[in-house]
Amino acid sequence: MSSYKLRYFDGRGRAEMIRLCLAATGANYEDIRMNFEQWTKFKPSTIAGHMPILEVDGKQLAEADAIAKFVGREHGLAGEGNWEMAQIDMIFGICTDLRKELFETHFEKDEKVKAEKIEKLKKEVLPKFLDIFEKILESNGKGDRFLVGSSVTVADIVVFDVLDLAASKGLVDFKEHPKMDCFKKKVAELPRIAEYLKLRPNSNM
Ligand SMILES: N[C@@H](CCC(=O)N[C@@H](CS)C(=O)NCC(=O)O)C(=O)O
Repeated sequence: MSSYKLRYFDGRGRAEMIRLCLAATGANYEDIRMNFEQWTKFKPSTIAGHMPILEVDGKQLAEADAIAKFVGREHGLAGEGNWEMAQIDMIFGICTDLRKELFETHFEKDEKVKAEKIEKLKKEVLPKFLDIFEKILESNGKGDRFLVGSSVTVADIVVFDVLDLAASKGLVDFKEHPKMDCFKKKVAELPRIAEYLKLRPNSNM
């Protein structure tokens, strides 16, 4: 089995979905959490000047989505056939759009604008994305347990991660979306994910 080192800051950010994917595979990896000083020294030696970076047998892979999908393909969590893989790509794209809104709100400096953005997230943005995820879940003809195909894939994990982040900030009301509530719990209860969630460091972003 390959040796993995994941490098990122000490937070969830763009890396948490990769940590969750790695946890779901049961693969061993080194979770290297760099402070800014360490990152500044390391940055010139990276491919694209940003993290997360996965080192696979000493070779670097950048771009969070590419890393998560690579891990999925290596360990049988990447769907079967072109259609399922395209569905996974679609779901990653949707999650990127939602994550962007969450990050922009989190890092907003103007308190008044931030409060407005939080309200918009709660009332418009999250409900819209929950509708989208629910539609995908319902349209999966192979059962309503997972988003793509008949078993868990990295798409379930990336959706879990972004919803988990939003929920941890009190931005999601699952009352109108019980299916997504149930979906989130199912992913959280997958044994390896549950084990990881029990032990992971606290972080609000
Ligand atoms: N498109 C990249 C974006 C990565 C990115 O923006 N990383 C930020 C942290 S979330 C970073 O490394 N910032 C430090 C820097 O640019 O020096 C991805 O999805 O992986």
